[in-house]
Amino acid sequence: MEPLIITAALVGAEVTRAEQPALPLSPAEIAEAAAEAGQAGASIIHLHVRDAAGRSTQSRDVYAATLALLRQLCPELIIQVSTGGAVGMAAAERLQPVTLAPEMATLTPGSVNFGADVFVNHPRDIELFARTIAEHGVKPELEIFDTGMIANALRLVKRGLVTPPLHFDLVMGVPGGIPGTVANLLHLVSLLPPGSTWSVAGIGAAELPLAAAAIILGGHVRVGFEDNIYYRKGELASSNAQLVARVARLARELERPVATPRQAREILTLKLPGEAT
Ligand code: KMH
Ligand code: ZN
Repeated sequence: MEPLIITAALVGAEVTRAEQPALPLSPAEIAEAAAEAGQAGASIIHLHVRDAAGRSTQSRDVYAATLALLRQLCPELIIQVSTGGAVGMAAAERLQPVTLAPEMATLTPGSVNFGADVFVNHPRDIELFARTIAEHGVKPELEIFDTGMIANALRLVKRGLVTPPLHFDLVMGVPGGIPGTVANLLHLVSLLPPGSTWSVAGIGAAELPLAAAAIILGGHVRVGFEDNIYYRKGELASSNAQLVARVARLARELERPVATPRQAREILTLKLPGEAT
């Protein structure tokens, strides 16, 4: 089996310090948490940022400041910016970090109920996001919150808006989206076109069992405070790196090597360091 890519979703848009005291918020805290996650085995950082008051923002300036620190502290890691931002943000606001030409950016091909809110992705905006991501030479990660979004993604491919090989992140267990069960994971994976790569982001209590399933099935894994703040029931995780380290340990026990950032770039067909543009 190919090496396991671990993505660390360090902060997200919704979690607060009151809920998770170790949540990194400032650019410096995020960069430090990313470096620790990298040491523990992560090769991709799924990046959201916060303003000085800790509120979710898609500000180009805050992303630029954070990217600069990340490039200093852990230049080897793949940075994947969020275009999801927080529920209720406008498309133009959400797209800002893509203009910084990161290696990867998320692309959600559909709308989904999101707890008490709705994560809206109008077809017109999905097209705009796909075009902007392609124009900036960025690799999209297709965020799949429910079954129909895979069909929507394949329609984007047919229209030439997204180019294979596709990489999917199966976000499972959001209240309003597909429940985070292994049976549902097998179903989603069965719908992916040949040649695709995928990771799973299990929300809350679904994080650990789905990570274990993905390791066995040949997929990849996303963990971190964006998705789950607990190490086990009733016990908060002490850091994002603690969650990453457990997945790396599980993988090694199951004889699945953990990908280095270079191997992750090869698997995802990203440009390798030093490769001509
Ligand atoms: N915060 C969610 C509403 C992404 O990063 O692209 C959307 C999200 C997805 O987190
Ligand atoms: Zn996100």
